[in-house]
Amino acid sequence: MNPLVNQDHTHTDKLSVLIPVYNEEKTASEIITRVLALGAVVKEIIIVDDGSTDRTAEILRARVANEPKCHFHAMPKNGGKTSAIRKALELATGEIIIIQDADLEYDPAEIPDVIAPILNGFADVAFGSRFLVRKAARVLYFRHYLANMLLTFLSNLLTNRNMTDIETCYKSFRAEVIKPLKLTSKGFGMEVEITALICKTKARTYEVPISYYGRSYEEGKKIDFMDGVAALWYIGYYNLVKPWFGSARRYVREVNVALEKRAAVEVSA
Ligand SMILES: Nc1nc2c(ncn2[C@@H]2O[C@H](COP(=O)(O)OP(=O)(O)OP(=O)(O)O)[C@@H](O)[C@H]2O)c(=O)[nH]1
Ligand SMILES: [Mg+2]
Repeated sequence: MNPLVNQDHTHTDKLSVLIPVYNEEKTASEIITRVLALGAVVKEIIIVDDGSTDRTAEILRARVANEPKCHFHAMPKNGGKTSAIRKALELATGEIIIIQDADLEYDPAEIPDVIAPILNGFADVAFGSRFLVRKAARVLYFRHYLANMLLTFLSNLLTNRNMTDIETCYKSFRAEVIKPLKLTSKGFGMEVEITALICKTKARTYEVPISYYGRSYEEGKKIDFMDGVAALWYIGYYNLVKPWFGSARRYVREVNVALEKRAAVEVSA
């Protein structure tokens, strides 16, 4: 079986899709429509509005009103993508969890491909990579590409994993790998924090090529130079310092025990 191809369409009610949203009034409604179009595999969509100051919250409330799979949570004030994901993880109940940005840079139609290695039993974690051989990618900022390469390179040096895109939005996991992780970073720190701590566990990690419909600053791109600087700091902290903390050790132990249990059940089945 090819782990990268979603050959089995019989999976139902497996997936929690977490959508952090901050000032995305142009795309917020469309992203929900596209995720719902994935059909039966989606158990729930957890939308966390991160204190938007435009019409995002109002639009989303109306959009999800008659959608039983959609759960909308509004944060009291803007706290950054990490805090929105922290909340969404608390609320998520699916067996598999994936993060979906709300800005249409990543197409939900590719979610089945991203989670296929998990659904097919090969992986416990699967990232969508914008830098593996891919289908479509908008040609945009070269310096952003270099920054992404540098961050991934430094992270790989410390994790000793050969990843190609740690800053990708498409990160998917078995629930037992991600639910016990209590995120402590800020801003976009979760991208580095999740990667670093997961690499300490025995979780089998795959990457899947994805398309990337990047946006320009004129179209609403928000990430900036300081987010890159913060990521550098987080790479050092979450790989070299945090793993010594009791909380990180407990996390790693808990995940490994859960994965060993799963493996034992699968062998005996
Ligand atoms: N920028 C930003 N995004 C947030 C925040 N809280 C939640 N988000 C959401 O997190 C997701 C990722 O944010 P983006 O600004 O798209 O980050 P990115 O894709 O790395 O960068 P660009 O799209 O290139 O700006 C989007 O769905 C945002 O709406 C926040 O405080 N700031
Ligand atoms: Mg984006």
